[in-house]
Amino acid sequence: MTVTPIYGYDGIEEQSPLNYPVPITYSSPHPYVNKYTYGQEVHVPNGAVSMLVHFGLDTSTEQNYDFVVLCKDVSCVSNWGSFSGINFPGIYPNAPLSIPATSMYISFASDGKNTDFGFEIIITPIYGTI
Ligand SMILES: [Ca+2]
Repeated sequence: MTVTPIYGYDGIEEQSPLNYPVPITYSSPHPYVNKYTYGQEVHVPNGAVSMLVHFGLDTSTEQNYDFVVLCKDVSCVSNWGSFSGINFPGIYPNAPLSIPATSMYISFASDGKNTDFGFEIIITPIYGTI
């Protein structure tokens, strides 16, 4: 699976002086287009030990065709979850997703027809011990 990194960065990524958990956000275009590919590496600030992930309430992709995959690394050989439709972590009735890692790779790809609003992902770094 090849994913081309595109202009996915539209959020903030910084560490506050007090290790306050400043959320990191990324979004697809709204709406996304057909045959769109997106890739974004995520690294939480030093001192964080895990990530809490939820998606913006407007998030919507074509069910079973246009997937957001939370890959463990850029190879995307394994992942923390694969999502489409409105079935995303943090959108009712789904709980936010706790990921016991300090980095991951967000992959999104649309097929050749039918698009939707797209996604916004909010990643909250968690500080402390696992
Ligand atoms: Ca589609």
